[in-house]
Amino acid sequence: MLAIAAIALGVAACSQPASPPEATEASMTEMSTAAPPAAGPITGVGVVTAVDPAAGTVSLDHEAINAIQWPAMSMQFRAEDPTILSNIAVGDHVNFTLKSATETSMIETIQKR
Ligand SMILES: [Cu+2]
Repeated sequence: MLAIAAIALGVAACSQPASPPEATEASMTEMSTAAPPAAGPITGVGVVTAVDPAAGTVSLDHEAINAIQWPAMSMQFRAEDPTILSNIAVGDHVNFTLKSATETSMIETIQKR
């Protein structure tokens, strides 16, 4: 029985799809709800790895953000106002501000350093 259970678990693990963007956001939401609400703007530092002003999205390789207990990671954000993305390009080192501790995938400001 144990062997069968182990095989079943193995199959279940192997059948997990490669983590889609939704899964990343879900786990990051869990991280942010586990943290105490951060006061004031949540600022981060990172490097632009992709930017799509038309879609309003920007991907960043960002450093750890202690206010919401995030480790350094690569992820995609949405810009609340897509026009803020017109002044940045891939490879830029940027400072950015997240909308809030509960809307951590939304960027309010982003500037080249
Ligand atoms: Cu992140």
